[in-house]
Formats: sequence, C-alpha cells, structure tokens
Amino acid sequence: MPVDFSGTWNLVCSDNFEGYMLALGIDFATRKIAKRLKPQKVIEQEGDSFSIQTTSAFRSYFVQFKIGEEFEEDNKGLDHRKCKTVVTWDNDKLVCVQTGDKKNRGWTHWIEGDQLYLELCCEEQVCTQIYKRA
Ligand code: ECB
Repeated sequence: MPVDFSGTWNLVCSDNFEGYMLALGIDFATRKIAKRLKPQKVIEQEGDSFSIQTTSAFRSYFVQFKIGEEFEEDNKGLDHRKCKTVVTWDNDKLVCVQTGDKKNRGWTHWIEGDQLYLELCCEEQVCTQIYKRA
C-alpha cells in the first residue's frame, strides 16, 4: 500500500520560509504578513490523483495533479510565475518539480510518524515545514 497523505493538516513549525520567499522575489510587506501565517492543508489522494488546498487568513492556494502528468501551474496569489510542473513518487515521498524562470524550484512531501513534512526549494533556499493532523 502506498502512503496516504489524505487529511487535514495544520502547520506547527517552519524553518527558512523567509529565505524561500526572498528567492521567489516576494516583497517585504508581503513577507512580513506571510511569515506569521499558520496555513492549513487539506489533501485528497485517490489513486494517482491529488488535490492540495492550502488555506491561510491572508492568501490561499489550490493545486490538483496526477502523478507523472505535467501541467501548467499558475502560482496564483503566490509569486504568479507560470511553471511546467510534474509530481512523481520517490519511494514514499511525493516529489514536485516546477520548471520555469526559477532554478531548482519544487517541493517534497513525506510523512514521519503522525507528522507531514514539506520541503520547499527555490534556487539555493530550502524551507522545511512540519504539519500535524487537525
Ligand atoms: C497559501 C498559504 C501561504 C500564503 C503565503 C502568502 C504570500 C507569500 C507569497 C508567495 C510565497 C510563495 C509561496 C507560498 C508558500 C506556500 C504556499 C504553497 C506551498 C506549496 O507549494 O504547497 C504545495 C505542497 O503542499 C502545494 O501547492
């Protein structure tokens, strides 16, 4: 059985979100608000189909995809840069590559114990976040 990421997850800690946002060119005022947020993720996983809704008091973001199928991602409400995005399995990790103007952009999700991990990468920056089930 593959891992099941489905559920509602609340952010409990975040490291270097500031560096990640700087790499994406997010302005000072937006970063100041964004770094205080405690987003919630609702993940739905059915076979190879996923949806991830990230909600916060300030901005929210929704993405859906099928494993191995490239799609155009708009990053609406985030940095707005369009990417060619593909998500694949690396053993039990969900690995997303976002090809576009920014080098080394993407994210990885995995579960350890009852915690959901998210590593966000852009250029030289890595942000690590931990979520717990709501
Ligand atoms: C959507 C909640 C965070 C809102 C932050 C608001 C403003 C900051 C603007 C740009 C910063 C760039 C990205 C925001 C970081 C997190 C939101 C989406 C993270 C992500 O890629 O989640 C993936 C994996 O779960 C699914 O979209």
